[in-house]
Amino acid sequence: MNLGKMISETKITRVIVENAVKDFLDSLELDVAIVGGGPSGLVAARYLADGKAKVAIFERKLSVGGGMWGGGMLFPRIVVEENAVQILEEFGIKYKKDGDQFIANSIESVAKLASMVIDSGARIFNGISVEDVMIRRDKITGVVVNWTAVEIAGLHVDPLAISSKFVIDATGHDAEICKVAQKKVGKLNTPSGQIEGERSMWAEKSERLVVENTKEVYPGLFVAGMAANAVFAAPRMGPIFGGMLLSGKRAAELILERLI
Ligand code: 48F
Repeated sequence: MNLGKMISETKITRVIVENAVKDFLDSLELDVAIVGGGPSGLVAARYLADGKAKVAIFERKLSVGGGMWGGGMLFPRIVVEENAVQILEEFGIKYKKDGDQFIANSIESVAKLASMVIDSGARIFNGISVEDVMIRRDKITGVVVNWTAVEIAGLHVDPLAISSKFVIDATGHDAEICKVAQKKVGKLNTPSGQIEGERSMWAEKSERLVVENTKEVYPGLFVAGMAANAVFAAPRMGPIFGGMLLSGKRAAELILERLI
């Protein structure tokens, strides 16, 4: 009886570790390190990779998608305005018009965003948290990373570093990277020099402002998505996601102009 090739556990281990480490080593020097794989970070990654930038997302959780999975209060639908429909189409996300709004399935949306990011050549590292930034001559030059499991366990384990020409803070409401940068550099490029803090829900204003607020807040550090509104005292918006998508695209465009 031919049992075929024997499955070897150590071979499985070797191919997993060798291949994953190869990707990690190949990502030590990036054009762009994106912190956070929510909708804004995913969209930014795809357009940056399409523009030939070497880009990776570092996502704290096991899954990318951030606050998009749950739609509105776990009803798995998201709303976008007409100005972001083109992005849904560019990612192959189905939608339908309902009144003057456009609606899509939140689970399909995350799945297709993530799938297109991978196809574009951008890398996604999940289970990795960014805990600090690197700074040289008044410029952010990379991120300091550790396993999220180490963070959760509270283990005293030193982190590792990734260099990048640009960093995008796409960490959502907490604007974690801007917070850590502000602590280290003192002043960010905001009206008060500080993180201004998010305001209460106002979808219309927030949708518009999130694109305007997508910008460089310190040399080498861009902010996108809900983090941009948290940094610039703009309101939150709830489960309307066009602004998130447009913000990610804007961050990619601004950085691609600089990479030329
Ligand atoms: O929160 P999140 O989805 O950010 P976003 O792209 O989108 C915001 C919307 O989901 C929603 C909204 C829309 O109307 O208001 O809130 O701005 O995704 C942020 C991701 O960043 C990860 C976090 O786990 C989440 O998946 N993250 C946060 N801090 C870190 C991080 C960190 N220090 N290192 C790595 N990942």
